[in-house]
Amino acid sequence: MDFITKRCILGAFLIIAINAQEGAHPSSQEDSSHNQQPSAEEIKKHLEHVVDSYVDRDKDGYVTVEELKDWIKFIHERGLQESVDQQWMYYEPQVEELLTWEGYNPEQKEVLTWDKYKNLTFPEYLFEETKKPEDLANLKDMLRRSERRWKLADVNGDGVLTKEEFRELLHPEESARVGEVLVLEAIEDMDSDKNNEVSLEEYMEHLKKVSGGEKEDSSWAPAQQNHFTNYLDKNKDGALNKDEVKDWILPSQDRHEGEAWHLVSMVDSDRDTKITKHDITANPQFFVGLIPSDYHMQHHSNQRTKDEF
Ligand SMILES: [Ca+2]
Ligand SMILES: [Ca+2]
Ligand SMILES: [Ca+2]
Ligand SMILES: [Ca+2]
Repeated sequence: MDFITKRCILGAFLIIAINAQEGAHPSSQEDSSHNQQPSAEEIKKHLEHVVDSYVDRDKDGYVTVEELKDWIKFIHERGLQESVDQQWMYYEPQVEELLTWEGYNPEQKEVLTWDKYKNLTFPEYLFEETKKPEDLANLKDMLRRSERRWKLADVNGDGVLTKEEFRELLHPEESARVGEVLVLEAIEDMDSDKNNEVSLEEYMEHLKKVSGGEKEDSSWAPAQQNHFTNYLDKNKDGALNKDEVKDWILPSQDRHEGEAWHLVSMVDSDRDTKITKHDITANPQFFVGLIPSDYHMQHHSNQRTKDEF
């Protein structure tokens, strides 16, 4: 399983981990409290509050998969937007007059140019200081990929990115359009003989590179081969084409829903597919991620959740 797949599966958990790190950024007024681990008692209280105020929307005392899914989605979206906001500020976009398609009535908008993005992300000195040929080749490849992502993210093709377009650059996995580039990148990473398909051998090579000690286990290789042959290689021609790689790394099912099902199934002892607040607070190890990192929830309302998603 590669990074992208793992990221999709981990979904909300990963975002929460990122949020926890970003919680320490200097603009937050609650830095000192972020740096301390909350006590078990505090976590329980926060979970109770989150469930009562936000997750159990119909206030019937149960949390359904649907309610949990909406909340996970909300937290995910919020974490994503926070990280986009921070990076956007880092690149110091400039205000430009954008022409609307009618050609008149110009609009003032913050945009980022490719040159500025490139100079801050891949400054010249990086190339000058990189001496090892293979490192330099890697760096150039990263730049090439970055430029390709940039062009895809630039929806209207005017050469500059608005904040909305910049978001697609940073998070191609969130965008049907730019997400395609992840498929291309994954194939490039694995396709040693450059025939635009990933053979079983190329797949196994890749897995060996990205996996840890588990590959020493004698059942590891047969299990991976089996997964390739019976699951990933849909048309059974022995190689993964673009569509098959896409199904693999960009699963089409709703991953927030998958996450919600997973969480419910962990504690739903009577199998009625809904859980209680007690089920949640008694298992904080599974549910701590439902607590937003900064916990400023005053702006959140049910209406907003509906509007945003
Ligand atoms: Ca409910
Ligand atoms: Ca643009
Ligand atoms: Ca190949
Ligand atoms: Ca195939």
